Amino acid sequence: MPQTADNRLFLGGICVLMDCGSRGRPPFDTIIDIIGSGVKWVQLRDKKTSRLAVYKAARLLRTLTRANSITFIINDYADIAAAVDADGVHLGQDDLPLLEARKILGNDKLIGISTHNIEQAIKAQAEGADYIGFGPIYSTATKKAGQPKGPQSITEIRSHIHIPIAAIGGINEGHITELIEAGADAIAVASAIMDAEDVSKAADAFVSKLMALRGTG
Ligand code: 3NM
Repeated sequence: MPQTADNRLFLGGICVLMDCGSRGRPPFDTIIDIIGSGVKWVQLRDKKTSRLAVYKAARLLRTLTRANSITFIINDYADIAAAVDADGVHLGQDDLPLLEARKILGNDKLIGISTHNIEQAIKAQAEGADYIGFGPIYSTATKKAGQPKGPQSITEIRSHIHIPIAAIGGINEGHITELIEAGADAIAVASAIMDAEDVSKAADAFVSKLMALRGTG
């Protein structure tokens, strides 16, 4: 997908990771509760169930997100993203290579790549990623993702990367300002919203904070 100002905006808000690993309440309930908060981007991340179960969840989420103008990305599975007409796929360093996923999804879908150092970020950009995730920025229990890199790492990455950057890993509402100031376009978050006592209040707080900083959630 060409990198236009619109595309930057499209990928530039709060990305809620619907992480399906050991959450207190059903992740679907959380997504339903946060619709209306202004969250514009949801990623389905389910590493525990069968591909059939992921496909079924993805089908429902596609309907829900489309009806609410929310970008819908599926973690790991380019085939399922294609099957349910999701907006794209998010791939880790050990997943299908980007160029192969592009063959499945074509140029009109988004492909995001998880990156953890500058070399990976530059490679993802050179291969035509639409955005990168970069992290972990802070310490997180959601994924074994290595040592926290701190918000200053976003500034370094920003100086090499022109596609949208989603900061990820241990992010809570109090981190948003420093991450945006460091050059992040998007804030990807799982536990601070999915595990919150009041998930819709938590999502509202994230979106409002971003709105206050730059006029869009
Ligand atoms: N990827 P939480 S960190 C899924 O560094 C994921 O690539 C990371 O969840 C990376 O907001 C991470 O609960 C976990 O920390 C994000």
